[in-house]
Amino acid sequence: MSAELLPPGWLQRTLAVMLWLSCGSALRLANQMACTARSPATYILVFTGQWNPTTFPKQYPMFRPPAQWSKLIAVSHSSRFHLWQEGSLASQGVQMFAERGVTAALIKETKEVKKIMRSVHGVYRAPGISNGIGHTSTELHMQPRSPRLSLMVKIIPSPDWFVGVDSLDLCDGGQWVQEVSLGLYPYDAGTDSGFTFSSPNYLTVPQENITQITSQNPNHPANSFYYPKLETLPPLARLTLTRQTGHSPGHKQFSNHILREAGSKRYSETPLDCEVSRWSSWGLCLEKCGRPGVRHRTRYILLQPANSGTACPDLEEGEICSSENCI
Ligand SMILES: [Ca+2]
Repeated sequence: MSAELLPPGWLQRTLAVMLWLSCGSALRLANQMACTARSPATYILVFTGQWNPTTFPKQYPMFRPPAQWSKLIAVSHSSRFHLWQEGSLASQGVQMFAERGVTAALIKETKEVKKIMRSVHGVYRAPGISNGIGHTSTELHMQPRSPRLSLMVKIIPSPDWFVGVDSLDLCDGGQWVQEVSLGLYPYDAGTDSGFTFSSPNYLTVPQENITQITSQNPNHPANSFYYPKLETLPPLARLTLTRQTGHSPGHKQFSNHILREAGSKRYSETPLDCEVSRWSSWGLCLEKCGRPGVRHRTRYILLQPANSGTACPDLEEGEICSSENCI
């Protein structure tokens, strides 16, 4: 149909209908996002560390200090607050927590937001875990106006690495979610440039955004989580949230405590290839006059293979040579 055949004013009417439709969609979206649950909800939060040397064999910290988890900090809040956010700069409190596991500044700045805005409802803590594998738990009280949950746990030892969630919405329209189970992956706070678990402090200047650490990012063999053969890293920890109703069985068995993994669980094996240094320079040519000589060079193992990874190559090789100064 050509424009000449359309009735007068068709363009205005079409635009008006489109505007009405888009406003209606925006309203429906806003309603979907608002939590209209009529009552608060109580959840048991269980954090399970799964950081073990079979799944994460590269540079796994065995001592001084061994692999472990800091205290857990969780905040319930509305959509107007972020404890931390991928792609944004870490606050000073997040920096101190990610680098040193110190909770005071992070709790202080969160409570200051709570005082002046209604965007934060509760701040919760759970004890640290003195092992890469283990549980810690706490109870959360969620309000319909603050249905989102953010949390952080520092990876110890590490430069500025942590696991956590940002703004997990526990309310779906008018209903509280009954159960959530999420794998947790490492993030870099962007404040310390260390590359390995036990790197010395090395301030990042200027500060960088918070980024997720993956099996291939940072793309450098020295990085402790660099596993180029893996498409994705296995989860380093798991978060489980279970809504409690009035007569939930086993409610009282949860509190802030640590349970060590019994050791019976089997973890996935991540193959780790051998890594060797560059070759040394060639040694002297050992030659008898009139006969060809031999010279050698060596290299050494940087990383022992594990879990059926590629074996180490020869560490020494020789070649025929000749020199003017024969013996
Ligand atoms: Ca960093």
